[in-house]
Amino acid sequence: EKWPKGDEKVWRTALRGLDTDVPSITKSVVNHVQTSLARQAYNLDNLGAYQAAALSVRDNLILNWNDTQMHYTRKAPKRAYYLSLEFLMGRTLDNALLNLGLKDKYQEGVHQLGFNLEDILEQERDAALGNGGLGRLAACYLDSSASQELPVWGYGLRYKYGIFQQLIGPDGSQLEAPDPWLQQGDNPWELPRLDVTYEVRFYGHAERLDGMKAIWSGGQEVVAMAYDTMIPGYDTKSTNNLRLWESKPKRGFDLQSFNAGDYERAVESSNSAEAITSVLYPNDHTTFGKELRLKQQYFWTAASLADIMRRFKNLGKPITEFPDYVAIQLNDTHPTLAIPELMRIFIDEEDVPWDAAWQLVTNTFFFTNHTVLPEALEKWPVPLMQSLLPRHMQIIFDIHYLHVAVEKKFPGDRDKFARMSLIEEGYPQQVRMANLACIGSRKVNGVAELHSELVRTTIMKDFVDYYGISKFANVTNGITPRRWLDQCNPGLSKLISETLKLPKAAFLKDLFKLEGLLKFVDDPIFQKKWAAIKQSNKERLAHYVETTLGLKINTHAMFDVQIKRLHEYKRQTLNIMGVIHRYLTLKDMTPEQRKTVNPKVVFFAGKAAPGYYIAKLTIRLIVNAARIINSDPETKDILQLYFLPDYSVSLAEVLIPASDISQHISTAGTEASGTSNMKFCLNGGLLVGTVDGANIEIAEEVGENNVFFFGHLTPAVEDLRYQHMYHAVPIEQKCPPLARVLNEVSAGRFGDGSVYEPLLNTIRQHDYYLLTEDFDSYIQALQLVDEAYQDRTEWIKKSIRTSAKMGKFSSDRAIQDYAQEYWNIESTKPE
Ligand code: 73E
Repeated sequence: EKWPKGDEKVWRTALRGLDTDVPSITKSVVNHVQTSLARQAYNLDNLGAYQAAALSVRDNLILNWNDTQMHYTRKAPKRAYYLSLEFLMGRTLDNALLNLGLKDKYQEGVHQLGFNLEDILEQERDAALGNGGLGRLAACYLDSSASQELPVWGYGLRYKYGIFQQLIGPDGSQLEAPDPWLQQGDNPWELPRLDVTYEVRFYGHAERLDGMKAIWSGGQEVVAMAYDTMIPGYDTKSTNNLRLWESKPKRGFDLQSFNAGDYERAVESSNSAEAITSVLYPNDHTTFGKELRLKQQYFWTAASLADIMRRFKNLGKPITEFPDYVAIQLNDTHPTLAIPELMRIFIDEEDVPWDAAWQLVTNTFFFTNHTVLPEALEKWPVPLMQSLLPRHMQIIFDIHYLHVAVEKKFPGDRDKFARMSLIEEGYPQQVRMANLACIGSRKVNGVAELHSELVRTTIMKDFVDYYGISKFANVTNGITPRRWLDQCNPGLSKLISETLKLPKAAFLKDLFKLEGLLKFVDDPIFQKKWAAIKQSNKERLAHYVETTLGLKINTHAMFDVQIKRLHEYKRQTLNIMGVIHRYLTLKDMTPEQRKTVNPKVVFFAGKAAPGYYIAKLTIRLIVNAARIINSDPETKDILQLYFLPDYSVSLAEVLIPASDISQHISTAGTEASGTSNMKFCLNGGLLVGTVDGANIEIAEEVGENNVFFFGHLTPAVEDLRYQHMYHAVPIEQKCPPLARVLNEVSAGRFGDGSVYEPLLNTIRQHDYYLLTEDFDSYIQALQLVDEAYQDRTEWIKKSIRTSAKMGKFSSDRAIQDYAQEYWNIESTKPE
């Protein structure tokens, strides 16, 4: 080892690292107040205290991060890269404190300085660079990779604006405001890398040379600059990296135009470069074919691959060993352009022959599919691709010719060939990204058993016939128990630790250890403690609602929660129709009868895509129904309904631990996995749900008697839809209770009924998501929930059993599966 120049002894003392005793911590925080923030210590507010604490914690992260990255460089293990357009990280400070093992000390430190850690943590804005489950999954996977000391980096985009902020207007509709998450002052969790930049080309022309090579030139070039976010592992020094790209104009602005006095034109080109990473697209499960979205996808994959390639080349290995050092996971089809881009690099820049390049590429990539909904399958118009990415379009056509081999394998089956084609015929022709991702990857996986089976039997069926079944596998999603148990529910984590007589780290690193709780299911003292924690979490939620919305909640009622993106397939409409049905039933009762009813509070939260009319109408109906129901003196003590605006990771952290029951009620076969279902169960909430996604595997673990299942099964759905289409029975005959609910809404019981006609008609007419088919069994399931809740001891036992059996759903298990079965990487850590 070479020592830096100068006095070795001085260096050694200086390099000793940070002290983490409480006096050193307070000193470091105060130093940051005075120097980094340039603020006076005597008029520091919570925000200032947050910023100083964050900078102080960050110092620790940076040291660990440096050591880890240096170790990776020296040791040169095979690495995996997780390419995701979305990383829904939420807040960082609390998580960093937990993972570093410094939470108690900072608590004490800031207390000595006159602050309360909880209040400081509340100052942080969420990093909300994602829409929902897909983005949050990516965040959980980063936590698990670092915690298991796996050499994994994330790559994404540094959007200036994350998912929009949701407001509720006077008429109850969703309004959207931008989310300027970076305008809180400097973001302490990211390190701008002025020296890590790549040029990315768009448009221009591709000229074929001899053979398969080409030169791509002209067009527009923009610069990608890296921002690094440190990802600390839990109970380890290992600290991984999430690298997010920002787009910038190549030269500040076009000097020539500027000098010629054409100011407008000069800033125009700089604006168009900066536009690429300005905002996260707020749609999930729909594609719009927008040019800017395609630009985002290419900008990000090109910068990430250039970076990966530079790192690989620094190893000095022959290019043929690329897949021995690099595995790349494609999070859905969004990064599929990485496949033709890597082909372009190999062929045009590295002189690799076409067939050899294809071998390397197909040994590098792995593809995860997250949905089988047809509207979510990405397709890009050929003319758009040809203009924006002419060289990639050539390569895609070249890959397309591989399909001649498909024809040979299935001679005469022209339909099959057409279905497997990379190009969908039509005006215009379209490139099918899922097909490209499949044939360019070593393996394809779905995110829960049922979903992976649907991938094999529906969207990828022809490819299964061609490649064989072993290419198509399953990795059931998981969640990180650090954030979704210890951080969001510290009381429960503490109780578990005391009961199992284990340090928290034991079960936070091996969630199967929770099974030890099964021994205590019948212990009345433990049951009492368990119930008391649920109660205090309900009060914490009630406090939040009271302080933010000014509403008073009955914390002695059962808390029933549905929180997720608004989407017809997730059937929030089924839930609200069920609530209205309950309300009407209560109104039919005598006051005496009402006294026997189990009081219930129903919570909804979730955002609708700004252009999704029916989803927005659903929000409007929930909000307006809540106004009527909550102010009805006859029922308000036994039924309350709330729509909590602006759902976020941080709001989920308050809602989930407070839930008695949560709803996961998608039409069978439509929700690929769901991940909040796992979070609720881990926190001792029970599920009412359809036989769909990960609900099925949760029931396998906890036992079907601990889950409230209802509704038709996946194989029935297709037939039922066919019947609805061609042999429709009027809703009055098919499902009178639901018909009554719709009529009451129509008649204006919750405000002008005509507003809701388009929403009601989706049920009355095609009923594509089969509400009329599942409504009766849904109401029955909720009836069983009420009955079960009456026997509180039995309920608590179910709650304990459920939580105890969540081991499988740790994202540590999921990441180990990817590491071993897909990426072929191993744990490695400094020292
Ligand atoms: O079931 C969830 C799943 O738990 C699924 O709907 C979601 O991914 C979660 C994690 O696997 C998902 N999001 C998207 N597709 N599936 C999506 C599609 C397009 C844009 C953004 C997100």
